Amino acid sequence: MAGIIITCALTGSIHTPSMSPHLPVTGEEIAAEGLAAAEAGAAILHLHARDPDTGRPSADPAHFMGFLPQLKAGCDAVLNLSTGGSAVMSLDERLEAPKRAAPEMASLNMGTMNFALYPAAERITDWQHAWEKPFLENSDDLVFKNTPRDIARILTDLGQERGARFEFECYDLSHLYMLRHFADRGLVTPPFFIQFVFGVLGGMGPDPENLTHMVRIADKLFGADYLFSVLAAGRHQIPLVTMAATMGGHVRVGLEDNLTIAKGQLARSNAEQVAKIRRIVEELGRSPVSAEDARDMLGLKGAAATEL
Ligand code: KMH
Ligand code: ZN
Repeated sequence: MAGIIITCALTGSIHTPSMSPHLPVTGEEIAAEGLAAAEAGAAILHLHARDPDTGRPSADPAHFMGFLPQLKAGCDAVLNLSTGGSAVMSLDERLEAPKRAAPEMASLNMGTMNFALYPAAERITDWQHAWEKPFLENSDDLVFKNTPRDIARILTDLGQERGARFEFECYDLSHLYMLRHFADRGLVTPPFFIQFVFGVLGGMGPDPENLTHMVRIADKLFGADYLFSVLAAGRHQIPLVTMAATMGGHVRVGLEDNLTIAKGQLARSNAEQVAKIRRIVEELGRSPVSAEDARDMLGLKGAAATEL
């Protein structure tokens, strides 16, 4: 089997500061976490920004600039900017920083869906910030909007005009057919890096059968033209990504998707999760690839061609 790409998603927009003191929030924290994750073996860093004062997910390019230059200067990992941002942001907001940065890689969510975070609110008793509880609770009426028009705009603005390639986030079988549709329209070209997303309430659940079926359908739709990676929310993270590694796929870990390192034990850092999955995949006979090898495998334009 070919080498394995480890992606680390450092902070995201799902978890809130009250859930873990280790969730990076400030530019300095996100930069330090990213450098350590790259050192531990992550070839790709999946990046969101937060407001450093409140820890709230932020689309402000100034907040991205609090860590992007440090990451670019301090490691050679592929810097992959989220275009999903947070489901409460408009598409204009979500695209502001990626359009300025012209990254090598950006995430692209392949369908409109529910994105329900409210069950997590019941587990928290001590809230650090006033925004957290309503942010989570109001997700019972939240639509994460990624219409075909939105997807086409991201592909045009970032892909065609700025040379970015994509982490296609597929939370459901239907999202694979949407990707096929855009390939048929000529707006995306192989190799496709497809991130199968498990365990978000609103997307597919973390059942192993779902992964085998996603691969079966992706094989039909894309043949040899795709690579798949897996992320899974919470305690399903390591079991599902290990299954992906066994099947020849790639893996994503990080505090964006899961705050723990073992049952009931918070991860102290993103690097701790990278080191753990690295040990597991090496035991399985897979070799983590360097960032340069990941660039070759995914057809990326290179860090020098970004505006970071
Ligand atoms: N947090 C993941 C479940 C994005 O940034 O575009 C989804 C995600 C979306 O990473
Ligand atoms: Zn993300």
